[in-house]
Amino acid sequence: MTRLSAVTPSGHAQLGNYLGAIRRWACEGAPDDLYFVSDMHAMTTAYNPQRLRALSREMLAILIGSGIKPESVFVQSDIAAQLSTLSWVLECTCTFGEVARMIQFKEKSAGAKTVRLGLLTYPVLMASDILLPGADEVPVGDDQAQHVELARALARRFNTTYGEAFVVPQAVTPKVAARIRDLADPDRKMAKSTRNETGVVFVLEDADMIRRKFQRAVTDTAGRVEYRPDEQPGVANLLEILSACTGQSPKTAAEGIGSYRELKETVADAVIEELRDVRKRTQDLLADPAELDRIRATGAERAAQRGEHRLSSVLRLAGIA
Ligand code: AQP
Repeated sequence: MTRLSAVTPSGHAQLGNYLGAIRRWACEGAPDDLYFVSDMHAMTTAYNPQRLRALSREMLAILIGSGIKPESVFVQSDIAAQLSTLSWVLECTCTFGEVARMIQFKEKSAGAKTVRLGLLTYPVLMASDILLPGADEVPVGDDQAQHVELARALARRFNTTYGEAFVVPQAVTPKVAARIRDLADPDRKMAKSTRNETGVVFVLEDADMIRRKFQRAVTDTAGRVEYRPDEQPGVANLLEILSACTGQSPKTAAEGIGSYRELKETVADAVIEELRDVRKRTQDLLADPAELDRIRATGAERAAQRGEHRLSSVLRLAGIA
């Protein structure tokens, strides 16, 4: 069984990416699973090419530094030729109406002066990511479930129209994934591309900066360290982060903490401890470009091999090879 997940290098990896996804991939990953840096997905809105290249490399190092097996990891653009070829076949299997009704497309294009065509067609590229290696399961949040549904529809349609080529994937909802919120604005989720970085903790940030960000975290005036997400979202977020680091429930994590100051210090300590080895291993890898290049090339080769046979069958069935 193959599970497939990705992280987009749209910014530096943040604590939510790590606790909600990357750490889980490292702990629960099976040998056939695939985890990739979706750098081609970061091109659907304005971006800087040099920055994207650097962020992709950093993200790859973070995935491996977090403990994911190097052989399960690759960078999407390293198999761009295969993916783009398959995407064209799938675009010709998909209808305009199907992509135009994607909620993410509607949200991201609303009010924009210009909209890149890639923003519209990116769910088809995502379908290629999933269908090329024959992923059986794709763990996704609600915001991506519609895209996996499209991949399923395209797989079924191709299989019945041209011949059996694709595994029809399942979307799976990850078990109680931590949803980490912005420390400065607990009403929104922590995100790597948030402009105001005071509420975003980055995986590679140094301990002093992490501590400072927690010290400034927004709480409330209730003055009680209790887990009440609706009434005290800022405090609840801190308790959820603490809980994700210690393995206790947020309620239990609150016990014995007398003040917001103490809570912030305790969470900062736990996060710094949680990220210490990840940071060290990632920085070691970034300091050894030859080793990172070697790992990247091996991952790319494996990913390309996984898709080779399927892509040949698809092209043959579609009448173009
Ligand atoms: N705040 C979060 N809490 C828990 N999980 C999170 N993830 C993202 N933010 C949080 C999970 O991280 C994985 C990779 O995310 P992604 O790069 O594919 O896309 P994203 O969800 O759009 O990530 P960001 O950080 O919010 O990026 P931007 O700012 O570019 O939109 C996913 O499994 C995601 O659920």
